[in-house]
Amino acid sequence: MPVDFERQGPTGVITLNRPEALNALSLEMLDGIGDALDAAHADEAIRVVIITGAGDKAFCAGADIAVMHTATPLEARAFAQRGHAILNRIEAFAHPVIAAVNGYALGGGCELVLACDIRIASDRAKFGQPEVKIGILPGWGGTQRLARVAGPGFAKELIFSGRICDADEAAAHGLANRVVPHAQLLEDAGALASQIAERSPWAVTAAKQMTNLAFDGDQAGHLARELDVFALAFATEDQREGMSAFLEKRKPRFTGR
Ligand code: CO8
Repeated sequence: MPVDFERQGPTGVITLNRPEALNALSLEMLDGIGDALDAAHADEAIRVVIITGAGDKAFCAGADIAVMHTATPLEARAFAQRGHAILNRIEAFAHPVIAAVNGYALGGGCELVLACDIRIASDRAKFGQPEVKIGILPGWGGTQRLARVAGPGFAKELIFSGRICDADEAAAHGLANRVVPHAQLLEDAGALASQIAERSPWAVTAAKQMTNLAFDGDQAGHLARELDVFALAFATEDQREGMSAFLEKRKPRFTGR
């Protein structure tokens, strides 16, 4: 299978598994990510998802150039739309999605990373939007998400030049939350996932939905909505349990209700 999925405790781990092509995304792989998200959604024990790449070299070297090179504009649009749908789904996914970036994250691979909520980079990770080198531009959301995550100046530099940057430079611009030794990448991502999984699932999902709105412009409207969602938290069992556990000096037992 070009995309593997397994549950490790409360974490669903999606592994792009086509290392011979640096995990470049074919249509089959996009479908595989969609199937893995379906499986993660259906499993009530899963509270967090990690996406990583198989092999030592690449997280994902982008969309499959062999698939695209003879495409007509309509075919290219359809392929781009398939990618948009998957990346939008990751962004809107109820549970947090962590990218564990183990190597090259280029083009569509960098765009996949950008759709995740949290990005942890191995010290071997490399990021870039090299599309202009092959006569196209980012087509899976990179023109928008890279500018939002890393700021327009750095985004334009990477997109216009096609330059590849290392993990430290990516982290300095917010494109990676932090850089960890390669051998510790999955352990570090797993530890963060476990920490998130201990929190109230209701509160984490609501917090993700609200934080995603921060990039939407209408701050007054979203602050008003935050008031509503905050108040709604007080209708949940998780709020009662979390606060009772704090006052009783014990660990909370959250149910997501
Ligand atoms: N697509 C298909 N195959 C790939 C890709 C790719 N994106 N990247 C690497 N491969 C394949 C190579 O062809 C090679 O295959 P083979 O062994 O059969 O020759 C194998 O992976 C190993 O690659 P290299 O030999 O090139 O490895 P190097 O270590 O020499 O170089 C690089 C590594 C620098 C990562 C290099 O492989 C590279 O530049 N890859 C292309 C990166 C790129 O341009 N990515 C952007 C693609 S465009 C895109 O993602 C747009 C997204 C929006 C799409 C919208 C749909 C229309």
